[in-house]
Amino acid sequence: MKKLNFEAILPEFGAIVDGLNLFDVSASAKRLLNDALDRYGVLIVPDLELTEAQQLEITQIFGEPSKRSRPSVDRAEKSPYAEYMGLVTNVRKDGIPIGSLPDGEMWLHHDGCFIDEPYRATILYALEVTSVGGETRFVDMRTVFRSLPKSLVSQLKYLSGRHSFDYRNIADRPTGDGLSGRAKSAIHPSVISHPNTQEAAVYVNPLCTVSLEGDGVSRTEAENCLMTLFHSIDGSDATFSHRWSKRDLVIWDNWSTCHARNDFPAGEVRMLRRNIIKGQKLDAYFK
Ligand SMILES: O=C(O)CCC(=O)C(=O)O
Ligand SMILES: [Fe+2]
Repeated sequence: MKKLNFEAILPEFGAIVDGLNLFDVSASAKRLLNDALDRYGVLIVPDLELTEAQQLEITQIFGEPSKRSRPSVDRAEKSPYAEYMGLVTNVRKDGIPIGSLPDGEMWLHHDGCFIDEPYRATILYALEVTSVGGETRFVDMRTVFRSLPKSLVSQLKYLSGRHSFDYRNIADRPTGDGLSGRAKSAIHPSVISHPNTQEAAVYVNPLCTVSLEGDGVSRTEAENCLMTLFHSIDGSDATFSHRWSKRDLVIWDNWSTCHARNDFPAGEVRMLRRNIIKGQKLDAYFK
């Protein structure tokens, strides 16, 4: 039997998985895959033939499938798996998207930062890809933390982030005014302790973080910290872009990484099948 192998993309960030036998995931393979997700943050399995049912099954290697946070009234998918699995696609029927996050660039974000128990991981599987663009870009937020100046870290100890998302705005910062009634919001520490590894990771992002807040810190100071963090995240060297091929399966850790999407041609079809893994409350790294 082929052995599971992980080939790192950056020294400690992102890995290509080889030797995954979907039909026989032993307890030791499960442990190796979970350790690899904790270590590398992003796992890429190329060229896998996967049905919807098999995609949900794989999810259980990493945890419990989570129901989607999008309200069912806002959901176009009609598959029997639609509670758990959706399409990220620009395909439309009668002018209405048949999935979510249809078009173009999407700013850096953590999936689920706008709920109280952010998802442990997201799984995307490529059904149709564009000839150019549409790469998903990942940033290692543990490395971002380690790159911060001490003076900023000492301020972050006292700050939490407020996050919001309303499913319509994917390339702009949310403001209190611009959020629809259906927007979800949550507050988390600005630096979290990764629940499995206890590593520190910055937990703010340009798409969803509305503000940093903390006792004794003025709004201006907090806003300056947030802008410096956005700059460090966007300019981090701990980043790579995944250029999709059909049948790629990508799994990412939403606690240690954030991700964005590059623009792509509106006239080409892009279609990915997506599901998420249940998370938990995130504790502050600084107690
Ligand atoms: O379309 C993509 O590449 C990523 C979309 C996204 O942010 C997600 O599925 O969570
Ligand atoms: Fe996302």
